[in-house]
Amino acid sequence: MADAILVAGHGRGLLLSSTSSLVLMLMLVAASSISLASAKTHYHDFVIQPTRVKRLCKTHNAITVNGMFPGPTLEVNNGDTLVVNVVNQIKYNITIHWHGVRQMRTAWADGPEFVTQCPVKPGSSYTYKFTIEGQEGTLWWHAHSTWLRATVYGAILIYPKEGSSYPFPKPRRETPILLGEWWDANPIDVLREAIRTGGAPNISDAYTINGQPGDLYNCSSKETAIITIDAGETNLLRVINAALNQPLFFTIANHPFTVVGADASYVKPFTTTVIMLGPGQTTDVLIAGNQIPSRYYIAATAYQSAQNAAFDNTTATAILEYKTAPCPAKKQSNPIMPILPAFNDTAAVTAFSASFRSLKEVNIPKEIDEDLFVTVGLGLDDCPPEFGSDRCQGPNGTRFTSSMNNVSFVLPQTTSLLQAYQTDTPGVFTTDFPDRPPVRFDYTGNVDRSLWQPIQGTKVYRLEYGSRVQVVLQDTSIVTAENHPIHLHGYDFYILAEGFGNFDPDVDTGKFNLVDPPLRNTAAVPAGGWAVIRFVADNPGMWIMHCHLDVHISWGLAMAFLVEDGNEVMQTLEAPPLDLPVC
Ligand SMILES: *[C@@H]1O[C@H](CO)[C@@H](O)[C@H](O)[C@H]1NC(C)=O
Ligand SMILES: *[C@@H]1O[C@H](CO)[C@@H](O)[C@H](O)[C@H]1NC(C)=O
Ligand SMILES: *[C@@H]1O[C@H](CO)[C@@H](O)[C@H](O)[C@H]1NC(C)=O
Ligand SMILES: *[C@@H]1O[C@H](CO)[C@@H](O)[C@H](O)[C@H]1NC(C)=O
Ligand SMILES: *[C@@H]1O[C@H](CO)[C@@H](O)[C@H](O)[C@H]1NC(C)=O
Ligand SMILES: *[C@@H]1O[C@H](CO)[C@@H](O)[C@H](O)[C@H]1NC(C)=O
Ligand SMILES: *[C@@H]1O[C@H](CO)[C@@H](O)[C@H](O)[C@H]1NC(C)=O
Ligand SMILES: [Cu+2]
Repeated sequence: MADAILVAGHGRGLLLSSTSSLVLMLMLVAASSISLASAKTHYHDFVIQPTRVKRLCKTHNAITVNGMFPGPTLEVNNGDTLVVNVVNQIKYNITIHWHGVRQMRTAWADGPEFVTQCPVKPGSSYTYKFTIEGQEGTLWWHAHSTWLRATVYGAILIYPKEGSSYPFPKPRRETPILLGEWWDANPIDVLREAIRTGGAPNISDAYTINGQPGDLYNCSSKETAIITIDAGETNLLRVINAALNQPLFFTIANHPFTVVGADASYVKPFTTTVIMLGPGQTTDVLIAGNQIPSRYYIAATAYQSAQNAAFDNTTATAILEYKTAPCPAKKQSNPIMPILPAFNDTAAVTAFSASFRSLKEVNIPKEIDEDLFVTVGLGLDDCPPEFGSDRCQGPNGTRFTSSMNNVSFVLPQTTSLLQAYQTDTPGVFTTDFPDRPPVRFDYTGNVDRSLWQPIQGTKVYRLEYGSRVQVVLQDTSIVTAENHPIHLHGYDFYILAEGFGNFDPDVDTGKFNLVDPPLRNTAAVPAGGWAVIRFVADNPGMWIMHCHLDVHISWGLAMAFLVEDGNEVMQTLEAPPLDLPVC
């Protein structure tokens, strides 16, 4: 497998292995050799450093891991343990999140700053240690601190346990495909400017595929990413949307996809010519090398559901190249360009989304203990009296905000939520996150202006260990309806149903798929619609649920679940690591 990936040009070199934690290593080797004969422990050093990266004709000092952009690919088998020593050599605070990894009993290694840990400060380090259990497919890692994930991200490839195989014929080749978003500026400055002005942040200047914008941008052709395929073979593309703020369409000329997995869970295979991924989502697709050996464009472009909002309407490309493509084709002819959906093709998104089923029938709780209805959406804050007009550059002299159930989430600054909970530190958060919106209104209609300004708060929702939870995620049309990729940390959840308009329990409960719903960690809640998710609270800790458009999380589109310990040892959060950062 590693070979296949290297051939495809994406085995980004060997990772440095840690020599600093030899004792820990020996202990782990001893422990793992007793219980799990074949499970391995992988050691990595992630040195966060500024690196000169040239894109779109200009060189930037981008923040990277080990000087690589995108960062190193982590390859593991289901059941393996990862030990990643993160060393911060930049001037910003940073944390790393292992997106989609369940982190059973190891919430301390989850990564969102001020939620499960204080940031790793400049000059210091923190070792993340966790085991991948029961997940196979593609996940990824990224910075979870301000907007550093613009350049600090990479793939996590989870192969089946040794001795087991994929539930589909083994592909000859596998290729991770990371979709990203590039600013011809320092992304941290873009965020700072938006927070100061209260307006929308500058849109990106390019999308990228494996770090490269491709042929349709200036100064980019030479480095366009090449994905290889051989005539007659199958290539498993592990597509990850790592863009900061943009849901993306992804397609390849003349090569339909067979979708086989998403968010590290297998799905019933289905075919489609285009896929859409919200930021945070992954999709595993097979393509067949059954076309005329030549070169075909791979393309990624915006799915933009918000009305009247500026967006980056450029298109990133890479090239799918047959190894046996005749030389003239390589050198002279232009690759064949796929047809891309219109930026607002919600019908395509809906049809794609409706195709997802779990591979097998699943065991889903039929009864629920916690029944939440959570509105997700934007808002506008009136200009505070002490602010000049330069700080209120949102619509009509306001500031943009965002909320869940009318609470705009504010991160603590002096400790993390989990550390505050563990040490009984008062005054950091309250446990009164509402299980319904405080006011019922026509969520997707013409919402009265008096309802547009949420309150601010650090409110969490407490869950008893083992409770069966249902959440209706309801988009609002406040400011604008929009497709929000809602991501829950520490859990995978089943998506029972999705729809447009206001969720109506009398009608919509009948649409629930309780047989084979897809298991995801990020739900792309339809613009002006809703999604119903279910999970069992079997993982104690503090778990943030947030919109994965970073612009929205910056405005407060988040909340957190506090899941209590159960009675058994295996139902209890582990003790915090000794090197857990303090604020
Ligand atoms: C945002 O865009 C404006 C207009 O192009 C530009 O003047 C400003 O410098 C940009 N801000 C950042 C942080 O790049
Ligand atoms: C690309 O370069 C051309 C010629 O220098 C320029 O006119 C154009 O604005 C550039 N396009 C972008 C997207 O920067
Ligand atoms: C992108 O948007 C700009 C500004 O609205 C417009 O001029 C341009 O034609 C659009 N380009 C594409 C490819 O849609
Ligand atoms: C998509 O946008 C175009 C204008 O750019 C508009 O003509 C069309 O009606 C829109 N389609 C949908 C489905 O909103
Ligand atoms: C801004 O004000 C104008 C004029 O009063 C109004 O038509 C428009 O809806 C307002 N926009 C927002 C976003 O409040
Ligand atoms: C949110 O709360 C604020 C403050 O109580 C109120 O003015 C506003 O109408 C509420 N909005 C909604 C949607 O509940
Ligand atoms: C880094 O985090 C600490 C809390 O651990 C905070 O006090 C400090 O202000 C942060 N520094 C920056 C540059 O954000
Ligand atoms: Cu959002």
